[in-house]
This record gives sequence, C-alpha cells and structure tokens, in this order.
Amino acid sequence: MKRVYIAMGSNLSAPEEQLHNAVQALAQLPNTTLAGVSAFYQSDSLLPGQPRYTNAVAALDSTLAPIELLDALQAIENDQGRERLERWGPRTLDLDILLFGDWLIDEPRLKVPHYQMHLRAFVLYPLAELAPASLQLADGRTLSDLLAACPFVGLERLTPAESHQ
Ligand code: ROI
Repeated sequence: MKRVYIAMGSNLSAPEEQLHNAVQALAQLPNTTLAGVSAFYQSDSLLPGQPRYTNAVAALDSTLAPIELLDALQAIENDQGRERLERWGPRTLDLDILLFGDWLIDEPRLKVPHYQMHLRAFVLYPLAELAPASLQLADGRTLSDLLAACPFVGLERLTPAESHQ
C-alpha cells in the first residue's frame, strides 16, 4: 500500500462543488481509502485571463498501480465534464498525482513527483495540512524546505463554511 497525494483544481462550473464531487469520487476508488482532504484555497490563475482557481489536496492509501490510478483520475475528470481543448486551459477539474509513496516515476504519461509542485503555493500549503514537514522528496529536499522557498502569497484559505465542507 502506498500513501498518495493528489492535487485537485478547478476554475469552471462552480469550482467548490467540483472539488466536493471529486472527493466523493476519490472515496469510491477501488483498492483505495481516502485518508484526508485539506482545506480549499483560492488563487489567481498562473496564466492571465482565466477565472480564479480553487485548489485542495487529498491523501489516499492505495494498492492500485500508478497507471491504474492515473486512468481512474482521468475517468473522474472526464465524468465531471473536463474538455481537453487547449493545454493549460480553464478546466472543470484537474487531478494530478503529486507523490506516490516514495516512488520516482518517469513515463510518457506520468511523471512523479509532479514536476512543478515545488513552485506552487496552491499545492504546497494544502499538502502541508496532510503530510509531515519532514516529508522527503527524492532529491533530499523536505516539504519544509519547499515551503520556505515558496511564500504564502496570493492564496486565500477558505473556511469550511466558505467551501461548504
Ligand atoms: N493556477 C492556479 N492558481 N491553480 C491551478 O490549479 C492552476 N492550474 C493550471 C494553471 C493554468 C497553470 N494555473 C493554475 O494548470
């Protein structure tokens, strides 16, 4: 069994509801238990001209293989109306595998750890609600190192009432 962290993001069609629905779907994955969900956070898109995003992180314990999990996540994205019109385009739901235990995965469809997680406050701060600060990436950096290099700027942490949790 592996502890897996999933980044969730949405900036279309009621983002908070999209994330709630995604959490329900993650909880129903085969051979998997949902171990935790962070608060929801809002932030501007990294690309100008898109609606603001709502992001969160979920922790799973799973015996699925990485590609099986990726297929399941893409099925959830598709169920929630994801249309792949343009790379980096606005989306109803984005589910990314951040970490898969301590595995390094470098396949055409899947690179883990997620290649930009260390740059993204909207990933690191919710992750820090679920994972220990001592969590180590393959290059030896810890989550606390990454947080120290990535200021909490432009992030708005929603209260449970605001995110309707
Ligand atoms: N910006 C924010 N704030 N959150 C995201 O999830 C996100 N995802 C993206 C791009 C367009 C890079 N910007 C984002 O894919």
